Amino acid sequence: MFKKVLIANRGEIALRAIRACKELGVRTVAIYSEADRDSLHVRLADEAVCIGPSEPARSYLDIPRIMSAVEVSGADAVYPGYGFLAENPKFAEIVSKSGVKFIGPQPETLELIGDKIKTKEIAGRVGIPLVPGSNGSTDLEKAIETAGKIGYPIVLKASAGGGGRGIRIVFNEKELREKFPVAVQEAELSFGDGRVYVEKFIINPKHIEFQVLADAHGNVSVLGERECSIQRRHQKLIEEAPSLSVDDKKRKEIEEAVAEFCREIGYEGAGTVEFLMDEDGNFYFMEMNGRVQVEHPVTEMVTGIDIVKWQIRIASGERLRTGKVRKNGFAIEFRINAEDPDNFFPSPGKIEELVLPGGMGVRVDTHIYPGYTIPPYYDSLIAKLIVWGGTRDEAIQRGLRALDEFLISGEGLKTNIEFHRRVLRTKEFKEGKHHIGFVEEMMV
Ligand code: MV4
Repeated sequence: MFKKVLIANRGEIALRAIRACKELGVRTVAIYSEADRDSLHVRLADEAVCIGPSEPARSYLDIPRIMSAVEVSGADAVYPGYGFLAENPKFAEIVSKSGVKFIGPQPETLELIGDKIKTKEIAGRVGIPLVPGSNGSTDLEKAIETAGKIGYPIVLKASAGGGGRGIRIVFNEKELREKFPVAVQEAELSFGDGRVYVEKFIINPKHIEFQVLADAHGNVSVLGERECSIQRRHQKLIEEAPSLSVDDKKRKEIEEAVAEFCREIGYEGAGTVEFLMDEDGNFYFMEMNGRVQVEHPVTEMVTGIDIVKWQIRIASGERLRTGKVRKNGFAIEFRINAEDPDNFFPSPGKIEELVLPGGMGVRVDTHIYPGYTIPPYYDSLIAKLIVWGGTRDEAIQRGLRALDEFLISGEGLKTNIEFHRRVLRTKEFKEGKHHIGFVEEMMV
């Protein structure tokens, strides 16, 4: 096991990692920007190093500054969390080349899964269901031909895109002729990779993703799915496990294909394989994320498996021994954001009163405390409320109860707590009939 882990992140995920390290008997090093001087991760880590000014580009995204902190602290591993440099192959490579373990997939694996065209091709080869489309990179003429076969609407996707970046819907050939060159140019400009591919547009899908753990010895464990259809502009707001829309037969089928995919690419660490599910229950592979996800606690709540501890154990060379994954009950996560409920704009400010919910089946992962000032430089996530119930109905009732207990106020501070209550009371959510367009359709 490692002696000292440097946590290359901030906020709630930095705390999450410090907790896992403490329970494993590993020392922790926090890094922080000037805006995060009073952050909890700085206080709870064994050591802390200020790495630069508040702007992410000059602190949490600045590889040389982070490597200096690795060197002065003598850390033997780096935990990247999510966001910032978590899936940056260059960062993973620089950390490794300096003789320090990067807690995550190999740099080559991060490079591969960043290439959506290559990844989709491999996924298809091992039997993961794909959206019909161009089967690889396409030019305009081939795109028109593909669209003629599969029918409009189609989507244009940048091979180097992902997470909602670099995607365009196209309804007819005229529009395709107009949009195709723009998509290529934009991909070239944003990612330095102008390759674009075509897919049939799936109407009103659900977003369903499978959690994976894979060790360096070829063992793969799939921990089931999460449904993340309550989102807005590619920002997830509510996630849950298991999904009401996945039956045991389908789950087994997808889990086996996902495990085969991970073995095929020699995946190591925690990862997530994303799918869309159409209105007939068909699954279509989207992409793989090579990091811990914000919503990992819902899987932890139903499996009892500590995903972050396993990331660290896997990186230190341990073998997976999760046995048969036993699941119990239902978990729902609510992302509490400091944002204006009317326009979803960030709403930074000082927290004056704070009472966190508690009681049976309630977990809160947060870095905030009374007197804390939410800095304006980073994302607006201030807490994750996760509830567990023996049934989905119990989880929903507990969610409503816990949201009522979540008391937070401060000068000018606004949150989306009321938004979550509204979603829980809708017929669509209660029946599990919501899809990725639900928030935009419901919230008008
Ligand atoms: C799609 C799609 C419909 N059809 N692909 C957006 C993010 C990226 N991970 C995949 N995305 C989509 N791909 C086909 N063929 C609709 C989306 C999509 C979406 C997917 C998941 C969650 C939210 C979304 C919001 C808008 C569009």
